[in-house]
Amino acid sequence: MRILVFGGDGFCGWPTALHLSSAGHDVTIVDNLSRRDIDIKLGVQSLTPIATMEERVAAWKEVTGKTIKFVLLDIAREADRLCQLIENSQPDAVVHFAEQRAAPYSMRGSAEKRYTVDNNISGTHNLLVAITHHAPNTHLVHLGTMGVYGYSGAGFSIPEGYLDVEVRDDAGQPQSREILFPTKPGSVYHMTKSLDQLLFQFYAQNDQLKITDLHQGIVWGTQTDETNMDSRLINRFDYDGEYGTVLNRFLVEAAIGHPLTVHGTGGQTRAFINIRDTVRCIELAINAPPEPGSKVKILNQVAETLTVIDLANLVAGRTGAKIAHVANPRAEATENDLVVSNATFRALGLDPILLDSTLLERTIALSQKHRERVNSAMIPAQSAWNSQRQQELNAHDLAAELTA
Ligand code: NAD
Ligand code: USQ
Repeated sequence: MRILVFGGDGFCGWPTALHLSSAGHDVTIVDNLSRRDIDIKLGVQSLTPIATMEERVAAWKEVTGKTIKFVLLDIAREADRLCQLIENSQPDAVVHFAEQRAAPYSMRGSAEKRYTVDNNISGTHNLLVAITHHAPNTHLVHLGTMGVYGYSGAGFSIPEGYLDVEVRDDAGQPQSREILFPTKPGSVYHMTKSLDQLLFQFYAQNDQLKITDLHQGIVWGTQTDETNMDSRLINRFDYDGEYGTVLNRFLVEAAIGHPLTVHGTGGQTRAFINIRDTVRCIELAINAPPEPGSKVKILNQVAETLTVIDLANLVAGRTGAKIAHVANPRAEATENDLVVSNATFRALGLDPILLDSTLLERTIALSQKHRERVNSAMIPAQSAWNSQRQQELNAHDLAAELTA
């Protein structure tokens, strides 16, 4: 298949592009390299030394003989070029990772809130318009998030995207409807993914586009079989307070002897998936497109759910790291239950990697190998969700909490 990977320079996009190329697909990466620019602005770098995009694709060619093309393009701001690209390449599938994906960065201040909404909503809409007008048979596979659902268990497993409801009509008779699961985003970033869902619903219905939306949990780990093939293919690994996700942060914190930064009690339950399963799931989703004219296919891309404190105890148990309960900069439930259905991926053949695997050890070893690249001043999470959380953060002596 001819596949365009939008956001293919990023943490999920790069290993996915390699995996799809390795499977024999004709892959083109499209990226504006904004994630690298944000690192420069924040004064932080990936834990792992990532090569430039030119070096990456040259190394892939050298190691495997396979070609991955690269197009430098901003999908939010260069809509005409995007239309031309879609028209000229007539892809069988596009994978859409190209959004600002960090919740803390999206809550950092007014500029970051506006940037996240402008970038994510314009980018997604421009892509839908380009496909509609220039290659309407293309299958769009988008990376959504578990966070569109909110994280409350409500006593039942979170279904895959839709909820069956029954309402009484004006005559008092029961009427059944299938609706999008009501969204409850917990950050500006998560809100953009909720808005993306409505864009998808409209274009699937109005233009019969084939759309799959993958509601993914928090990704952990970093390397895949393909990124392991050469040091120039290494994947990015974020650990800082803005972009680092919780388990990867704990693994880096443990590697440098920093206490594990549990927000509040750590009773927050979240869904997790290993990066190796991310790339497998995307391949499975590409191979199982919805029929034209059917509703958006929504799949939950998760392996398991755990609480933050369970994760911290797991990492502390393996490494001897200390646990610090720090003030929570986020406005989120202190504790929640979360049960998620991942029935479709299981039916498609996914046997998910769970946390107690040897991959956890390998990620710890990778963190230790690159520990000299860590700037520990960038570890504390500092983007407060609202003024009350900001006051609570200000009232805490974070350094003292971390060394207590
Ligand atoms: P990332 O920031 O590492 O990668 C995103 C890539 O998109 C970057 O290379 C960036 O330069 C590019 N990009 C952003 N805006 C663009 C634009 N306007 N034009 C062109 N390129 C643009 O993020 P990631 O962790 O790889 O996440 C990829 C997708 O998966 C995101 O949409 C994210 O919401 C979703 N997701 C990620 C996780 C996770 O834990 N990392 C979990 C669930 C869902
Ligand atoms: N947390 C800590 N300590 C830390 C960092 C985080 O306790 O040092 C807590 C947070 O308060 C939160 C939980 O861990 O309760 C998860 O935070 P996270 O930063 O790992 O994940 P999140 O902000 O939800 O975002 C990440 C990705 C995002 C993706 C989402 C999937 O950045 O792109 O959409 O995971 S999900 O969480 O399932 O919505």
